[in-house]
Amino acid sequence: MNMPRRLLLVNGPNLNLLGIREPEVYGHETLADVERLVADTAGRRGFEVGAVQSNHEGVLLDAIHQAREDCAGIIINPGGLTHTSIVLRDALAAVALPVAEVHISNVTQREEFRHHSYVADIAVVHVTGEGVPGYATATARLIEVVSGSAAR
Ligand code: CA2
Repeated sequence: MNMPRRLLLVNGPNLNLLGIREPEVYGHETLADVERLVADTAGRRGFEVGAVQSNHEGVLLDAIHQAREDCAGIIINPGGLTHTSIVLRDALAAVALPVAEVHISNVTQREEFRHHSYVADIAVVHVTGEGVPGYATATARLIEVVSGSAAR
C-alpha cells in the first residue's frame, strides 16, 4: 500500500485554553490557529491533517489507534500527559508511526517536573520552546521523515 498523505495532530489536556489563559507562557494564538497552521504547512507539501484535542486521555488513545489505519505520522503536544502518561506513550509506541513531539514553552527551563517526557525517546522529531510556530517546524520535519528525505 502507498504511504497515506495524511497526518494526525494531537493536542492534549488544557490546550483548548490556548490564547485564552496564560498568554505570557503560551502566547495569544488559539487552538484553531494551531490547527490551521499545521494544516497549511502540511497542505503546501501535499498532506492533509486530521486534528484532535481532548481533555480525556482515552479519546486521545482512540485517535492514535485509528491513525494506524490512515496516517503516515503523528504530531503531538501531549500537554501535561507528557510528564505522567505511560499509557499515552504505549499507544504511540504500539502504532509505530513516526512521531513529532512539540512543546510551545521551553520545558527544559521550567519546573523540574516538566523536564522528563515519556514520549521523547520514541519521537523522531522534537521541537520545544519555539511557541506556536514550533508546530509548523515539527510538521515540516515530520513530513521530511515520512517522505524519506531525512534520517529517522
Ligand atoms: O509547552 C507546552 O506545550 C506544554 O506541553 C504545555 C502543557 C504543559 O503541561 C507542558 O509541561 C508543556 C500545558 C498545556 C496547558 O495549556 C494551556 C494553554 C493555555 C492556558 C493554560 C494552559
